[in-house]
Formats: sequence, structure tokens, C-alpha cells
Amino acid sequence: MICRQKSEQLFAEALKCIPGGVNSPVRAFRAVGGQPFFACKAKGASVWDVDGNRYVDYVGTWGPAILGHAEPSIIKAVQVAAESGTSFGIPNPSEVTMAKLICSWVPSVQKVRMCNSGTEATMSAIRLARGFTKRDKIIKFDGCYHGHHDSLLVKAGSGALTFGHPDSAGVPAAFTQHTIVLPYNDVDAVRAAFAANKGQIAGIIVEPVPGNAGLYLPRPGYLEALSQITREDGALLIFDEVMTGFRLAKGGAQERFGITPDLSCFGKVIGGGLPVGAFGGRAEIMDCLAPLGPVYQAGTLSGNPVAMAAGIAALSRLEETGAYASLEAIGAELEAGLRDAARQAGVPVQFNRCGSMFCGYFTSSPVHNLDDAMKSDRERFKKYFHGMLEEGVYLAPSQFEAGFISTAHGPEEIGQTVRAAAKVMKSL
Ligand code: KE4
Repeated sequence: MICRQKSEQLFAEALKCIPGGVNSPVRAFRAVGGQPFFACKAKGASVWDVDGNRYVDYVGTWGPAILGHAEPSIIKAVQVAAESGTSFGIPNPSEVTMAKLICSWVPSVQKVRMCNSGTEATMSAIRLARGFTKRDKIIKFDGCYHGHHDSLLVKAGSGALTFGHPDSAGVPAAFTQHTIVLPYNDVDAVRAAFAANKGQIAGIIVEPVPGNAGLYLPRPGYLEALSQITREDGALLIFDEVMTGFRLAKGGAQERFGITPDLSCFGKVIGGGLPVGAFGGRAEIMDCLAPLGPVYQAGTLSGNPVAMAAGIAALSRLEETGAYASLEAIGAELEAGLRDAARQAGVPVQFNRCGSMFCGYFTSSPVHNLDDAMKSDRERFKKYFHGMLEEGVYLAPSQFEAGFISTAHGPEEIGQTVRAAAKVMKSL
């Protein structure tokens, strides 16, 4: 057993002053048992805990570390920006640079507003859709997670699903009465909802590639159908690309699948690891936002110069290094190795991957939606998670999370991961 004495001491202290000892529930290892380790350093594809143990990291701070941790150009950009001040609360040039980059990389985005988290981005996009359409109802899909704001914290994924209460206490029924939850990958269910709520639905918000119940992909034609149905009814299609944006392609999932949503939400990659969210879309919709229009949205640290510098450096580096081709190749190599390990161990695993996002489910049947994902063997996942951790490989501490590959995951890291999987799967 790896020694994690200092992490255990820190966790005991954390429990006295932080609820559950963590600042975000999924970090608490409640879904896999045991205690979280405390990280003190991250570089490239690795993280180190306070006891000096090194792990190949497939959480990647839940998506932002697409270039690996502590990428030198991002670190430099943060240092230089910080020397000129850490926050102005006044328009700054980096906000314009970031906005122009997002609009150039994602053609569906004619205007964009920065904020400070994915939750803020989706919350604001929903309010904007309601203000623009003057309609109240919103469709989301079970297992999809769009952050923890009230109206979408219904049958949510990620940490909410992990803890088996996909809804949340403290959210009055009145706050979710306009939220319609449907199964993902079921076009008939969407058509029926629109037929039953003609002219009342402000929009659909969807993770184009859901990554908060593990990872599963849209069936062929599904996203196209969502686009057509919303357009026919005068509702908006909102892509929540907080995780997929700038990762699944330069233009995100919408580029990869050739869909033009009306609004898009972003986060993670565009912050280079610092707190950033953004939402954008057609100018006629975005111009409904204050100070131009009647939909209010604001943020003290929105467009923060240091966070913008980190995000600009991240996007520039992704472009300079042809990262997207590398991410595809690394993802394919990891997938081949893990599939082979499962086959050799005789363990039924459904391995879903889209570019540099992946998830292995311990089940023999395909996983296309939340119901399928719920059939996976979570006890087996727990053993697998801890077995891999003992081999120095850190996977997401929940079956209902996606894994993330970075350009820093090289042959050595992939080799260590595949060898570890081959060994651990034999013991499951
Ligand atoms: P944040 O508010 O956590 O920055 O973003 C919320 C969010 C919105 N939309 C999607 C598609 C997301 O995946 C997220 C947050 N992702 C999770 C990981 N599955 C965050 C991890 C956590 O809660 O600690």
C-alpha cells in the first residue's frame, strides 16, 4: 500500500473546517471509498501528493489541463500578467483578445461574455434564452450536468449522480417547475415534449457529448434532430461545451459533429486552469444582455486579466502545436491498450471515447445513455480505481465522470497505464 500519511492528516484537519473536507464533492472519493490524497504539485501528465507519490493523471483538473499541468507558456503568461495587477474591474485588452479568439475558433459565436465558472455560463445562457424567447420552459437530459444552479440541478450528473441524489435539497419545486428532463439519445421523447409544450420552450441545453455520467456519444443524427426541432419551434439550442469546448476539436463538439447551436457555454480549457467560464452565440441573442438589453448578467472578476492571459496562452499553444491531431492519436493508443487489457483479463468493459475524453464501464452491454450507464458494475469500478491508484494511475474517483487525456500523456505514461490496467483487471 502506498503511504499517504500526510494526506490523511490533512484530510482530518480539512474535515474540521470544510464540509466533507473538500471544496467540491466529487473530490471526496465518496463514490470509490477511502480518502482523497492531497496534491501539492502537478507537471505535464503527472500529479504528486503531499507524501511524494506520483500519479499519471487522467482527471486533468476535470478538463482544463489539456496541454498537461504547469505548461510553461501558460505559467509565463500568468506571471507576466500578474505583475501588472491581478484584477482591474475595468475593461482590459486581454478580454478583447480572448473574445476575438473564441469568435474566430467557434463560428457559431458572434459575441461572447466571459464569466467565472461553467455554472455561471450555463445559468446565464438559460436566463438569456428565456429573455430572448420570452418563454420559460427548458429541456435538459438526465445524467447531463450543467453546474449547480437551481433550475438545472435536476436529475443531474457528475457529483450529484455519484451521490445518488441527482436532485438537490434546498431547491424549491417552483424553481424547477419549468425544467423538463428527458432521456438522452431519444429523439421521439424530444418531439413529444415539444408537441406537448408548443411555443413554451425557451430552449434545449445539452452536453453534445455527455461527460457527466461517464462518457457516451450522440447517436448518428441525434444532434441534427435537436437542431431541427428547436428551429421549427422557435426555441434555442444551447450546447454546453464547458468540457467538450476547445477539446474535441478546435471548435469543440459543434465542429466535430457539424452542428450550429444558437448559444454555447464554455469553461475549463479557456481558463488555462484559472477560474473562467464563457457563453456566446448569435449577436441578436447576445445583444439582449445588459448593458445593451434587458437580461441582466454580471461578474466582478469576469474577464480577469490574469485568467484571460492563461486562457489566451492555452489556446495559442493548442494552435501552435497541432494539439488536436496528437490528442486523437494518444486517445486511440490508450483505447487500444485498455481494450486489450480487458480482453486478456476476460473482464467485460464498454470503452467509450471521443477524442481525448473517455470512460470505461464495467458492463457487457453498450452505453448510450444514463440508464445504460447505471447498469455498470460500480463495485468492480471501485476495485479498479484503487488498484490503478496503487499502480500510480489516477482516474476520476467516480464511474460517472469522464477521463481526460492531455498532449503531455506520452508513450511512457500510456505504457504505464496499460500495464497497470492489465495487472489490475486480472484481479477484479
Ligand atoms: P463549474 O461550475 O464546475 O466550473 O462547471 C460546471 C459544469 C458545467 N457544464 C459541464 C458540462 C460540466 O462538466 C461542468 C463541471 N464539470 C465537473 C466535472 N464533471 C466539475 C467537477 C466538480 O464538480 O468538481
